[in-house]
Amino acid sequence: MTATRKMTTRAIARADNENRGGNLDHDRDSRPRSVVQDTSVIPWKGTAMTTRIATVIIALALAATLAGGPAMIYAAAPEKVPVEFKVRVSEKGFLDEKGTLYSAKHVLTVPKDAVVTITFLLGEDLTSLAVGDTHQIAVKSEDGWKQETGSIWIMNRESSLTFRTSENGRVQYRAYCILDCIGMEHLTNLIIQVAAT
Ligand SMILES: [Cu+2]
Repeated sequence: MTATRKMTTRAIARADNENRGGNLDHDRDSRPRSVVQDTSVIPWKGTAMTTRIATVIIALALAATLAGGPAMIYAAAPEKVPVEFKVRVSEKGFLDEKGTLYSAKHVLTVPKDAVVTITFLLGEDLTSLAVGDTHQIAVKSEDGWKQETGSIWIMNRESSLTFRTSENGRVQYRAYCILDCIGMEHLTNLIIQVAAT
């Protein structure tokens, strides 16, 4: 019994040693792996560095843009800077950006001899039946010059026209909707007046 116990104890001890050895071997095996893992940390560090460098580059680009912004405005001739006007189109008529109706007394004034862009936007209230309408705006001058926007509707809410004012001595333009729409009687006469100076 004692011998068996001793043997058993030895067997357990051997097994323990083997286990330890196994563990040690396993540790040795895993050491190179952990070294590999350590080297894999370097690319990670590299990624962090790249991110940091990218952040610095973005910051520098932003600073350059901010610094270059006003300089670019000074560089361009004032008359060549395109000027954009936004006109809302609704069943009530043409409205300015503040929502005020354009009329014979409230005209859209554009600068003389300038490239202007007039953007017509769908200005219907979402609760109005007219929100399902499609508009298409023509801008015409006294001498027959004319430009038309694309369709303006819920799936394409704006369309722009760009032209140079005062060409051929033009001083006034009129805009109107060329489609049958709710409120078309209010979309017949947006006066676009070229400023005297
Ligand atoms: Cu219309």
